Amino acid sequence: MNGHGRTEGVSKVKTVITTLNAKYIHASLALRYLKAYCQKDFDIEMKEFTIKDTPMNIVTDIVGAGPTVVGFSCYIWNIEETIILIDMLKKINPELKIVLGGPEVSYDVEYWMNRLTDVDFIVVGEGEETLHHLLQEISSEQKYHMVFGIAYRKEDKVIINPPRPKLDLNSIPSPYVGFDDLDELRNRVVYYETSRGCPFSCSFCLSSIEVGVRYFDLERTKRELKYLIDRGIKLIKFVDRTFNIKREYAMEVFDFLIKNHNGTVFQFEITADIMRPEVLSFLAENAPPGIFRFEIGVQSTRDETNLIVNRKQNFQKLSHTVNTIKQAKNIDQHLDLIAGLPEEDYESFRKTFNDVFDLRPEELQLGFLKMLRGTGIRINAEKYGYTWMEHSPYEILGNDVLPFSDIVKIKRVEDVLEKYWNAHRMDRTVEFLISREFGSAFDFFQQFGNYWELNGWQRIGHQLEDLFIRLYEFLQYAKVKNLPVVKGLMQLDYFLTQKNKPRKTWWSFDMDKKEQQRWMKMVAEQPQRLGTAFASLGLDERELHKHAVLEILPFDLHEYEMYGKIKATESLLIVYYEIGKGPRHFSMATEHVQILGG
Ligand code: B12
Ligand code: SF4
Repeated sequence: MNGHGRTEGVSKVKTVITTLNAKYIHASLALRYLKAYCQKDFDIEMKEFTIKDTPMNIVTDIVGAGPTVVGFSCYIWNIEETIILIDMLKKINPELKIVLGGPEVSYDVEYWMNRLTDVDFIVVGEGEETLHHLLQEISSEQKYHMVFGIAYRKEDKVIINPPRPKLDLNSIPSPYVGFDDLDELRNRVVYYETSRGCPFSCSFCLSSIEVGVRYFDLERTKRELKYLIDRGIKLIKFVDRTFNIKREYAMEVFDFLIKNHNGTVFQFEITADIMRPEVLSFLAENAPPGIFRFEIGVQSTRDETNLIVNRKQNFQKLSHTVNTIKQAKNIDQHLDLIAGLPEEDYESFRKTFNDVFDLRPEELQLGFLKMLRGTGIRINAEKYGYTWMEHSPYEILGNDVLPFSDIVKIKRVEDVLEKYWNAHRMDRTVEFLISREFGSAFDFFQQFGNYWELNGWQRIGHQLEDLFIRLYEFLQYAKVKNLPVVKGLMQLDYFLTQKNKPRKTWWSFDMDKKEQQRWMKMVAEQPQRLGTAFASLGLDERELHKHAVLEILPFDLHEYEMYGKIKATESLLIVYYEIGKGPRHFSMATEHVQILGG
């Protein structure tokens, strides 16, 4: 029960508001706002499902609540599944009033009203006040022509009313404070807004359509964030289109969270090229490691393309911000790219990818252009020869400069990028391959992705060991120059992905027991050979046998890690798994070391 409570005059009309989230982990912010705003005067129940739930189960659940009105929150990821539910619900109860809202149906309203004849109303844009007004009319005199911001049917005609003026955000009750489902949200992603609107106008994005940015009161924001933190929410994602537009507001929130985070992680979408130096140095000095994550849209580094899509972006400044944050080592960065923007062909996208990969973001997400309803790029699609999927997600199938065959190729890059870079299983290996074996990051991921597909590996599952075996197989096929070195780095990466001493390896570990024992003995007796950090651990032979692994590498690992030099003399690698602390590795050249006897 929400803290705003119900008043005596609650309407008899029972409303269920519902949505299909992309995955269980995501929670709908829109439904919580709508409920918070309307529940004082209406009997309104919120039900969340996912796109994977079966229509029969969803419909059974909704019908079981006995609603007169059902409102669906519609997005690109759920619209087609939602249509199936509407059809079922209307067959079960033709009297049911169906209301749609959300970004997917807020544009091309006439198209949706004509395609979905079972739908009674569409709420266009911001929904709180409009839904409240609509429910009032449904439960009273049904003067729908009075409700700004809706589309409805009158006899056989579709009527679209004028839009509703934007709300004062502070008139909306909190979507979280007082709700009784916060326990259930603890392990999900909690979305949070401090503002609505974006001042930029990128033509592929829906947020470009709304003008002006409105803010929630800063003190209210702090109170609500503290409320969520105090209830142990693990991850809060700010859905503000550009969190750092208003510098003072952003700084106040950063500062507040630094002082009050209590272990909660916060993710922000920021525009990197407008980040001011004082904000950067404040974050570098004060943000505790791992508490903030930044998502930065780069989309393309080709200036002409950015110009066409109305995206003002200074890649040099953006790089400066990303590099500064990276150096501070306290904030992970997730950079986004879009393949298929106007006049960006395969070669140009390769450059975009490499420009951005050079910044070594912790995560690089490669998306494909979607022709969202209502966006400028969809309206001007013909100019660039776009073809796209008729139904959501409206992904492009090609344009004048990027045929479908190139899109398919880039998809292979995305696949291995996710598995090998974004999952951070082989950072040292990938780094070596990119800088010393393949022409560029893109070329490595492309060639590997092609090989992956050639072998049909996209159709089968894989455990961690398989990922190493497959990369190694590809590297043999690609005839890389330094295969033994790469194999050594892959062995090191494999050891470092484990929390505890591994029971198996992906390569055949052929050092015999006696030799292993001799090395362990030598290392226990002369630990300083592996450096002072290792010696200070004071490990005896027994502890080493229990918690360490070793391998002989065909090159001097220490020389490589310190100076980037490949010296073709063997070295001993030791990885020690201290309980609760994870792996640490040490190495020493084996030249001149005698381990006979034992
Ligand atoms: C969270 C989010 C996600 C989450 C999903 C969350 C979930 N619940 O499952 C994730 C990360 C998975 C995601 C993915 C994608 N997303 Co997204 N995402 C968002 C984001 C950042 C926040 C949505 C939100 O909560 N907003 C705040 C609420 C309050 O605003 P709202 O949703 O507009 O709701 C208001 C009104 O629309 C209306 N309303 C909404 N529902 C209803 C229902 C009724 C009955 C009524 C009356 C009114 C009403 O009232 C609300 C309050 O005013 C938005 C951008 C943004 N900041 O809004 C993009 C956005 C929704 N995503 C978008 C896109 C394109 C994508 C992707 C396709 C991107 C991609 N990778 O290519 C993917 C698709 C995922 C898939 N599986 O196919 C587009 C939407 C396009 C569309 N037509 O739906 C948006 C708008 C971004 C943009 N600016 O272009 N996304
Ligand atoms: S892409 Fe980002 S900056 Fe551009 S309009 Fe959309 S939200 Fe604003």
